[in-house]
Amino acid sequence: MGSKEEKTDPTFVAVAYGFLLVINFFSFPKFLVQTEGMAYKVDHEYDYLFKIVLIGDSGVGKSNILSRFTRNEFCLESKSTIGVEFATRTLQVEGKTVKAQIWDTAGQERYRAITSAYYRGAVGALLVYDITKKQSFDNVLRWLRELREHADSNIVLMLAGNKSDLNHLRAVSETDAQQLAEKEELAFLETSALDANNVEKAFQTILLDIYHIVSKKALAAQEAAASIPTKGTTIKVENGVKDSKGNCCSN
Ligand SMILES: Nc1nc2c(ncn2[C@@H]2O[C@H](COP(=O)(O)OP(=O)(O)O)[C@@H](O)[C@H]2O)c(=O)[nH]1
Ligand SMILES: [Mg+2]
Repeated sequence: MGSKEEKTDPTFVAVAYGFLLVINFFSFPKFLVQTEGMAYKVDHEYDYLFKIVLIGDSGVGKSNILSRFTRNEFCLESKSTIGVEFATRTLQVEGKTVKAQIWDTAGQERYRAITSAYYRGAVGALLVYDITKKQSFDNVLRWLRELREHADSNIVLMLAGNKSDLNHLRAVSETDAQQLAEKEELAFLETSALDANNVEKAFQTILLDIYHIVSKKALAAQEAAASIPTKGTTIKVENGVKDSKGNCCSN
């Protein structure tokens, strides 16, 4: 008797199966559209992704430059121990959608312990010093050495003298910084994460330079590809020496 009760009613199975089919019929196409929609978005979210690293002494304002650029936020307290790995912002550069992925240190610059992984794949760098701290400017050369050792040789570099709002406490003149930038072939700007002066411009300049390099490289690659013989091109090979049996190249 008990086993008879456990047997599932075939009508119930048929109805449930039919019900599932109806649900699938309505939900499956929607699911497809959603998936395709997401894939479309992922594929076409941006044309380029550029990794940019922030470097410079501790306390110069790197984390605040990042939060100003990506979230339009500034924090007066120093929170050097709480570091995000990177933050992103998507913007337009010459009609292309560029996603800037900006990497920040988590305070390890204090111990001169930035690993080469931090620089890996970076196509741009913003080297920051504090205009009120001479020491941070003197260390620019040390940071440049580190960059040249670890980063790609084509990396786009910009020097930023941050805290331009503290002009009354200035310890580094704009002329000195300009001269150093010219000597080391760097772009240069004074910035302020506090009042947002030149923060946008600094990143725009770096991204534009990177974009120019990348698009020039893409054009060169296209031209090189165009000069390679295409499918169906006949390449004439001179006849080899044939022996008496007509075999080619025998000894
Ligand atoms: N006046 C002023 N203070 C700033 C500026 N940028 C950062 N700071 C302050 O400098 C301190 C260190 O900033 P932080 O972004 O943590 O520097 P980081 O160690 O290089 O990441 C914080 O107290 C910030 O509020 C700026 O442009 N102007
Ligand atoms: Mg920081």
